[in-house]
Amino acid sequence: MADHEQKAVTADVSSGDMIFQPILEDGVFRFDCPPNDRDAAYPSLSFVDSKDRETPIMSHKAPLYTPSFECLLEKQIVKIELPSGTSFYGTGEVSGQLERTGKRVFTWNTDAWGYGSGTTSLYQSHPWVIALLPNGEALGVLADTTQRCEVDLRKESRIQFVAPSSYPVITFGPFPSPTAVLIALSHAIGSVFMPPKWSLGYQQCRWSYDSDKRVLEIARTFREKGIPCDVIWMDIDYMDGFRCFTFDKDRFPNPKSLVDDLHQIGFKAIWMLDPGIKHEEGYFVYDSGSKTDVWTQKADGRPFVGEVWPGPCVFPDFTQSKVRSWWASLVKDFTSNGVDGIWNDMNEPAVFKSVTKTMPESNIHRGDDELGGCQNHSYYHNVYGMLMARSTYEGMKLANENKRPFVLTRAGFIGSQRYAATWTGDNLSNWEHLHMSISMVLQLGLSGQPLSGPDIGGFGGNATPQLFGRWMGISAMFPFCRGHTETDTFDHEPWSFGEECEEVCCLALKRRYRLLPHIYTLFFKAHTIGTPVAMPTFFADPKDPNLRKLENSFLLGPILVYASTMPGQGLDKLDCTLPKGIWLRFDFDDSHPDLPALYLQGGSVIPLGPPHQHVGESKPSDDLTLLVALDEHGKAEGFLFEDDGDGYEFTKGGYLLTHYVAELQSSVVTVRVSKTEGLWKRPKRRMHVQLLLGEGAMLDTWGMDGDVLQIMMPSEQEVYKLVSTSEKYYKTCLENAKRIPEIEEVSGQKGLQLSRTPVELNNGYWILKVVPWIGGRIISMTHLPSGMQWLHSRVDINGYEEYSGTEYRSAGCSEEYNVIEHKLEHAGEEESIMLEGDIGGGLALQRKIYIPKNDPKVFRIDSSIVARKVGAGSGGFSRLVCLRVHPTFGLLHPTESFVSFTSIDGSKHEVWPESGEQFYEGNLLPNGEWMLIDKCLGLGLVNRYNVKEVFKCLIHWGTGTVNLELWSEDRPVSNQSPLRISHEYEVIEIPKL
Ligand code: MIG
Repeated sequence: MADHEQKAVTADVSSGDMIFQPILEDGVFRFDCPPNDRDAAYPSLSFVDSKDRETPIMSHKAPLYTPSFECLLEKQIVKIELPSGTSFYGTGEVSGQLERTGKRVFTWNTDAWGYGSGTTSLYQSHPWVIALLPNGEALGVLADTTQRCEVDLRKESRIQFVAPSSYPVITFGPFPSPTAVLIALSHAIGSVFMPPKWSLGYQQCRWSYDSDKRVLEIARTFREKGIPCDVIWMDIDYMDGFRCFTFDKDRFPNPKSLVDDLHQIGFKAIWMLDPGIKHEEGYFVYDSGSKTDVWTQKADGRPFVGEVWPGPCVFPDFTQSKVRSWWASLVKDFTSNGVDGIWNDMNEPAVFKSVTKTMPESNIHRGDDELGGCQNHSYYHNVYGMLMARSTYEGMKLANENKRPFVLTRAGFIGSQRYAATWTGDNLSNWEHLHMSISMVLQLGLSGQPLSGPDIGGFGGNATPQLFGRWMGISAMFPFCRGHTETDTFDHEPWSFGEECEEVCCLALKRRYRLLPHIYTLFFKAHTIGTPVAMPTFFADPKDPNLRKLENSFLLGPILVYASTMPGQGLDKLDCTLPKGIWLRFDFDDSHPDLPALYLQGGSVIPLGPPHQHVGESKPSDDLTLLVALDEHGKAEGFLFEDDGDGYEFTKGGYLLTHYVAELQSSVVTVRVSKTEGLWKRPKRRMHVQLLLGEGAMLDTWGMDGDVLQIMMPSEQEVYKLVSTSEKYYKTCLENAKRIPEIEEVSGQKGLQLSRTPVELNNGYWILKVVPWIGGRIISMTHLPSGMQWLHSRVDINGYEEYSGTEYRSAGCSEEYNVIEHKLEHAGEEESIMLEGDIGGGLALQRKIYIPKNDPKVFRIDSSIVARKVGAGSGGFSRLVCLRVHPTFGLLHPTESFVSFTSIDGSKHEVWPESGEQFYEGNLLPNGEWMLIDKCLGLGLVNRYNVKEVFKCLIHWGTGTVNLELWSEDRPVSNQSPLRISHEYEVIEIPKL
């Protein structure tokens, strides 16, 4: 073996450089802490074959960057220092900015309804970072642990991982490009499963189309309106009382015949299966599972029972092959109802009515030896969803090995792309989430999962017409393209937002269908080679530092998609930053201010199909279009992959892969087939070549596919004329397009107002978002130095609320507040906002939120209930009121969080989540200060107040949340005697012990 073995020092080593071993292929290294940790590490669940991680290869290369480690209190801390100017990406499904420097995330799969830009744990775990070095080379780093892992990118050019000892770190590269890193990663963790072609079409979902009649009505409307669509989804309400593998007898009496009807009109049907199985004797799934002994156990060895949709539930232990086979055979039988695909939801696993939102970490999984054997839940938590998806995939394959399974999973782990597609979970219908959805899809792609997309239109709340249309325009260019919305929202189909929006949706989806041959070819490559499908713009020029933070554009292969995610800002008002080189704009005669602009990179040829209504309509003999953009040498090339669109004939040669090339020689562009692969014969079909000249101008020619086609290049002057005519035409189209009307401001419909933009206070320490128009609430509190979002909510519930009475949600909580004053920070001033809401009976709730200039670490809230027009008849006194401050903080580590304070009488208290709800008053009232502590983070959120104003404190632990409430006394107010509470928040560090 190589000389690095000498580095292994003495046994009590607890810090130093990690030792390496080359694995897999040149440039890939495994690092461990010396000396024994290499043998002590658990098997890999991310690798396709754990043995690849254990088996050293012969290689003369030595790593360029060696991580250092430190072992402290059973935690292994790993650091990698990189040259300054390095940009970070990856970390999987994480919200917020594309470039990750400044971020800290924790891998812990969490049901994160309505997450925000700073939420640190979402539904999936990818302890994986891509470092893009200043010279454009890239290094991939994987902390190969299933356990909770802190990925800390807060310090410039430094990656730090912290997770329980001990785990190996795998580095890939530096390789010449980020694509090369992704290809190498796919050799370790596998590539994406080959999706059936129909699954790349548009998909329509909602929670829930809750009867077979409604499902058919929706599907038929797509056909009547000529809006392309391939799939319709059945959310939980199709089941009989949320029992998996059953159908509601009244609303879905005959699923098979429903699916037959759907298939008739070219629709596929996807059905949901959750992991929570109703704990109910006589229910066949429960009975057979109990007989086979499949349930995840509590520490005492009895089945764990937790509450989910059906009520009390048990959870299959997918870590055992016996259990996966049991589940797979249920899936197989279920599939005989005409199931085309399966949707695995809630598989973090989500558990209701528990502060951790999941099962206890002390639960027991009797896992297979290859996965790590019998372990408690904390070891398997992050892979539970992936193993469920795997078993569902295997069940679909069992049902018909000649069909490609299609599974969509919410929870996942690095490697889950082998079994399932994914979506970005429960987002919100607002512009911020539209914007974030681009980066989230790209980061999943940079983390091994190319097949993802957001809920188009946003899940929580109601979209507005413009938001919906814009979202569809962008998402039509995403790998996975599905519209979805929560229960109790308005209709969110493409036709639900007026005719202008419908028109934009229709154009967007027609574009997608014309591009499907290209998208399908990208997936064939992703599956066979491991190349990405949707990529950040910097992939076009990894050396260019100006591209590294672009969040409004992305690449779909060689197509650059450029979009606006700002309300009111259409394409017409957007300045596109293009990478260096040749980028030629094109459209399908469909340019619209609410749709993204499309550019093709010089040097590329992409295939286009006819604008079908659904994938099943396409035939090999369809006309083929090639879109061509020459590079500076007058050359271009590209591929088209064709096969049955389903099944596995393609693995036995049953396909046609064509390599097209175009070349300019003495004023003639020749387009021809340069190479083919596969056993399929070239279909007899017409071929249309469109040579792009820029600004949408193009030269056309027609011929037969397989023949050599030629286009005469006109004179430079003529080209110039064509281009400028086309540019003018484009501008007129944008000007004359029927814009989607913006009706964000419609009053009386609270739903519509969800997409309005909150007011932001930001002083570099705190970012607060305030929603004046619904209760003047604070919907997010982000503390920048710790990277923590202490509070985050949607605009109409939770967050920081105040009431005028003791009862929950009394007046004050959701009225429209007026902004009386809003000061932005400048020259020595503080940032502040002053709000006032009418709470009836002549009273107003007034709130000033501010960040003092001289003490930027704290922010203060002065609230009062004031008498405005209290009638003389009442002697100038109002009704009885109580100012109740009700903030709902999110708990990142619910089992390691508690509230700490000293009471007025000097007694010290630590209040933990088990205590449910607790009041403190009189001598037990916290003495002007109490604190929410996260032991794991080593941080405390201090809340200080004036004891003279506060009469009661209330702690209420919820599901993943805690309320720390302040109550004033209960009394009438007059002009002279308002009720007041002034308090402040500050984050402090506490020793991590
Ligand atoms: O607790 O099945 O993210 O897409 O519509 C909510 C109902 C359960 C969460 C999923 C969402 C789905 C919803 N589910």
